[in-house]
Amino acid sequence: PLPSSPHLLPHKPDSIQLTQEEMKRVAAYRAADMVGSGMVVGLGTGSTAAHFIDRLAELMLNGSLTGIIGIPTSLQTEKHAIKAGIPLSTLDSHPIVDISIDGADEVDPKYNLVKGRGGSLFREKMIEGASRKFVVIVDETKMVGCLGGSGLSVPVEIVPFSWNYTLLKIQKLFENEIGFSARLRVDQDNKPFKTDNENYIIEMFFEKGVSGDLNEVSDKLLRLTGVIEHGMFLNMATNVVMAKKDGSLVILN
Ligand code: ABF
Repeated sequence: PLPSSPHLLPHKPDSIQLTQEEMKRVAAYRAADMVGSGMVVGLGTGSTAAHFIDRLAELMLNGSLTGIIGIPTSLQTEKHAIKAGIPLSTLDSHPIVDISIDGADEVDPKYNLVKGRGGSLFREKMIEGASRKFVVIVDETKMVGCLGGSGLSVPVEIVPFSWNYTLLKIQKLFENEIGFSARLRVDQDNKPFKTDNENYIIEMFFEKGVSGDLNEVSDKLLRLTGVIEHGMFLNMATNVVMAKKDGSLVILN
């Protein structure tokens, strides 16, 4: 097991490589150092963000941080934070968030992100968009040359009403994109996956990554009636804390 501050580990011999889980933990612990007492903190979702929540709770418990208020980005995170003893609030009560810390599925060279493969993109985008500072915590496997380029999906949250019609509209939008496909996300029982907001998710696949001007792609998607939000987080991250296999950390501003 790692000591409580793994980013303070002395130099590891070259032969020792961190696992992905250890890298996530190293990034999360480093990001926790960016939180100050009295801050309103957006709490991310996913396995990397879970390490951050644990560390935040630990720092609160040992008295290093006081007066923290968390704003959870999902029901899953809300449960975790309550269990960890972090006082929670909402964007309605705290519309300005000092710092949000969350994982990502992909980070491109301009720190644009794909998020939401965990299905929480809408709440994440609202809370992280309301944050003065948005710190993304990732391991090096999340760095990509181009969004969608890892062959994994770019999610889009849509209303359930006439979802197949919305899917067709999305397919039409990208009909000239070679290797594009889209489908409804389903759960283990083959039923439509439901987000925390009771909406559906369309998964878009771009064989060669999302091409063209990402802001234009974003605008086009958001103009479709039925589309609520998509998982491309453009120009939102203020910092990226990336942990590497050799145990080192890169902090990108
Ligand atoms: C959430 O968790 C999502 O936006 C993103 O999809 C995911 C990253 O998960 P993990 O940290 O488990 O790799 O923040």
